Amino acid sequence: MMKRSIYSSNAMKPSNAMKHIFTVTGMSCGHCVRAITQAVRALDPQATVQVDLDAQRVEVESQQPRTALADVIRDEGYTVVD
Ligand SMILES: [Cu+2]
Repeated sequence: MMKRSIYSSNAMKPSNAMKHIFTVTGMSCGHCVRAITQAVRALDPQATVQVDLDAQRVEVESQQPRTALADVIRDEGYTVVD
């Protein structure tokens, strides 16, 4: 049986949204996925967030600057490696 470890949520995306890929450690379960998704959405309600737990990867499409996106992920207690 395949473990589902990729979660994504889509909102209406403005055409000038940029894709940012972060390597994030400390994520282990669906609660982490939800915490990160909600934190990013609080910053940008139109963001698209995709989390791959196995790859420790968070993909965000947003108009917000990369540093601001990394900050809200760190504020949830995760480590943004790059
Ligand atoms: Cu978790």
